[in-house]
Amino acid sequence: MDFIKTRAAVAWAPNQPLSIEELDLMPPQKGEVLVRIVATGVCHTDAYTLSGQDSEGVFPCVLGHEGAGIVEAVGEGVTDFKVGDHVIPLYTAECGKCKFCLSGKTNLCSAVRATQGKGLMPDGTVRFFKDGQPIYHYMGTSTFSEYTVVSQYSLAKIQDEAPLEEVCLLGCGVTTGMGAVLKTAKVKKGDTVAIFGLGGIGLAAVIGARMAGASRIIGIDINPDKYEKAMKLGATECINPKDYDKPIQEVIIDMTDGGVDYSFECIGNVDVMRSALECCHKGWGESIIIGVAPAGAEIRTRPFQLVTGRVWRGSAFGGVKGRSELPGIIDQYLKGEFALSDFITHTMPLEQINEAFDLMHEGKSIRSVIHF
Ligand code: NAD
Ligand code: AHE
Ligand code: ZN
Repeated sequence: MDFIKTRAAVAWAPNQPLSIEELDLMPPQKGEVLVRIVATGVCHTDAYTLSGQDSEGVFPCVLGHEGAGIVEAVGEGVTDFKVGDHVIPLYTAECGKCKFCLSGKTNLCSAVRATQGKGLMPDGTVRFFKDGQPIYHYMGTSTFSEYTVVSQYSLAKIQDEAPLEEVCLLGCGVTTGMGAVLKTAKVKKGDTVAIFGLGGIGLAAVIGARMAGASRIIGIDINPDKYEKAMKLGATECINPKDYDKPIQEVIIDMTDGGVDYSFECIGNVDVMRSALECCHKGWGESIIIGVAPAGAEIRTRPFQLVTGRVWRGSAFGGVKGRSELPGIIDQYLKGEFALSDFITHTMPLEQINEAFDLMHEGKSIRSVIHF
């Protein structure tokens, strides 16, 4: 197989609009798969890396990590995928045989993570080129391209009947928020929950909390435009920190007779992470960090907060093992246990992808889905 041409949105440098280019894509090598991307969401993490705040950001690169597509070709030794399979690229790989995969304790996998963080394929090279110049990969997925090459461990085979234009959101945002509630925190019926940030991740956490049967789901956002959808999806109340003259954790402690059972930070703001921890109930409350903070940022609280029983944890991709568990989540979606259409506020062709970033920064979108 020869190099193929692919239309891609290239991030040449931080803080510059993406540029639509025709790139040369090397065929899949040993253990790799060529995927035709049908649709991809735009997640805040793409904007974060484009902003230059990601310590793993390498440029020029093809961003994008929330896609869905169809296998176009497989490299040597690939037996789990065949041409025509419907797939979701995974930024949290699952090789099934590394120490992490075998631990039974985490969804993190070490198979491709080191090279992934450097924008490289597992063999330490790239597949994208522009006029012979290498263009880096992103999160092992690079879904802002008509075609992409990924490791076989960074790909989940999914049901043919699942609409790719919607289930692309299970490649990151919706799986992350729902999974953080259901798999990482394991929220139970009757628990009280506070969700900081009502974007794609926070709204998915709202859905997860509703599915778990939480008794109170308190949404917190500084943009009141986000409340209507949060209430529709299951929030029992929404509050704006700007409406109070005391810290929001004190407000929530007052509202909940001492604090919530679980809180989720879905923003990436270390000050809010502190509020999210401190609004948890003494003795047992757990706060889950989902948001991604800029390089160099650090979290702070009084150790007394932990001594007195609060727990601080984090969650990547909702604690979900993509290859083995995404099909089950898609089954739930196909049965109507949750909807994805609520998240899709905008759709657009690749050529308009910069508008998706603008809409996100203006607080006007939940998810923009790019169609190829
Ligand atoms: P988003 O931009 O759609 O939503 C963020 C929301 O936070 C917005 O509604 C915004 O109004 C609100 N917000 C901003 N500052 C606030 C503040 N000080 N107080 C209250 N609300 C505030 O982003 P998203 O796509 O939902 O992503 C959210 C975060 O999750 C990002 O940091 C992203 O990088 C991260 N993320 C992490 C994972 C993971 O696996 N851990 C996966 C996906 C995304
Ligand atoms: N590159 C960043 C870390 C970014 C980060 O934490 N990413 C999340 C997924 S965000 C998806 O929208 C994650 O899964 N982290 C675990 C991992 O292995 O990357 C940095 O700070 O260097
Ligand atoms: Zn994401």
